[in-house]
Amino acid sequence: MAVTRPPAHNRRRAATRTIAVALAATIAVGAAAVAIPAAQAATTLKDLATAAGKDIGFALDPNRLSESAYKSIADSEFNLVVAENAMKWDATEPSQNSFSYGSGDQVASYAASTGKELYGHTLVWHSQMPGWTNNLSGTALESAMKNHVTNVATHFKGKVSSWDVVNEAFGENGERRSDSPLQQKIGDGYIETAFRTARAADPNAKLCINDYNTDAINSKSTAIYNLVRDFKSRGVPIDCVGFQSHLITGQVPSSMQQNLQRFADLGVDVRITELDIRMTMPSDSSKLATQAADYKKVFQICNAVSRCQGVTIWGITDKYSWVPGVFSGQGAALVWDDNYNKKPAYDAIASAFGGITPTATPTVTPTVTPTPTVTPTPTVTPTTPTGGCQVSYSVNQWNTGFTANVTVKNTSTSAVNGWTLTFSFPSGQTVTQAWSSVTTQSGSAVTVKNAAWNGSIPAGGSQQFGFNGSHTGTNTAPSSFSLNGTACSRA
Ligand code: G2I
Repeated sequence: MAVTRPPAHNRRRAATRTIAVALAATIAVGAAAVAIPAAQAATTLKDLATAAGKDIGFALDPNRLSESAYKSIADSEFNLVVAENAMKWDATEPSQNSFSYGSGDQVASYAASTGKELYGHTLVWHSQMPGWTNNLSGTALESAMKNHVTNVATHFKGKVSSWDVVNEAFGENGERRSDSPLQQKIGDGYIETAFRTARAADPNAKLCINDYNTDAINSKSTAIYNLVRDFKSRGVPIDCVGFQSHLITGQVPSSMQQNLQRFADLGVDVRITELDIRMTMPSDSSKLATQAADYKKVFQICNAVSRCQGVTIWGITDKYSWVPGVFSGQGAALVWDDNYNKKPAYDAIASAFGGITPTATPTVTPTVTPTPTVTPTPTVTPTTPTGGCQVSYSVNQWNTGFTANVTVKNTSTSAVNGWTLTFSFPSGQTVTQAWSSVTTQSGSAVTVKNAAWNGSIPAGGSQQFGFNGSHTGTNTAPSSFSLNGTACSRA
């Protein structure tokens, strides 16, 4: 059965549009009658990521859904799901040409019943290959691989938005992985064959290559970069690159954003596919704080790269993470602890999207009662802070590009409901892409309005937004900022 859905990223953008339309409608009604919600409440990571047009995913073990705490977090915090093991080769084809989709179907039904995007992991991987593949010759293994890809991609057609077609094909030195039977027996061409076979089976799924230790610019990521460039130049189907990001606390690579961006510049989507950030056990508050800052950095990086579709976290609770079983003495790599308590990483991730906003939205009561002769104007007049505002503006820059992160603090004694920040670029900079805001530029003048969900800044509170820009070699920071027409001090 083929279910036709728009591509995931279009659906996500549609969700953002719905919020905007709903807000406008509320305002139009509000002008004629009662109260105006000042900002869309965002009470979960899912709300925040969805409003920002990004995926936030988790790796699901469907056997855990019977645990209520697991299910409740899974249901509410994520808009994307991937099977941790259920769609791998050994799970889906335990004996040759005999397919077993029970567990994979459970993941697919869970995605459908909870309205989450379903990400496919993984069609071809040297690990977790079923035992029956061991004795096949090169030609027989190639036929078996094609048959596997065709059957699995066809089975999940219309349900899976993207596939990790080939997983972990490269070694750390940038050579093809030497311990892969696929590489050894079929040779270099197996990756191309797998991608062409997947495209034929499900022409609408996005086809990705996925790997670990590729988060930085290094030999391994450069090898994949060269493969993508080669595939693009020869018309071999490839749409996306996954960066697993099994990271170590305190070690988010400094070149990660540039690395993702260089892939995006080849014309493919990018995605963080298996994020976890491990530490040496036992955990303590200082390690957890570093881990939280690391989670925030990774989400900020994805927010800063427009082709980054989102971030998937490799599980929910530390209790079931794969990490301690593989890295002895390491663990606590996820966002919820063994008892399903939120760790500091949770709020840190939220803050990468501007932070959780309260459920009880502040309301503005119109002072004008419309009469039949007055047409209500669907606008909200921003409240001007009586005290003032403070802006912190920081950039990361390279050659002719930069990323700016901006925090606007309301230093007045009353809440701001609906904000516009204006400033002027002194050296010809141009905004190329913004997030957590609606940013426009006219000449050197930049106008940043709040997004639908972050319009409210309580007294003493702050909101964050950011943008990517280009510069000509000089990137002088703006000298002044105004919030709703009032000049702000600089942090
Ligand atoms: O190793 C971490 C990830 C690296 N990238 C690819 C991912 O697919 C991989 O996931 C892990 C799962 O998190 C583990 O849960 O892949 C492992 C297999 O290489 C999974 O572990 C396996 C155990 O080794 C098996 O003993 C077990 O039967 O999980 C199986 C199912 O529970």
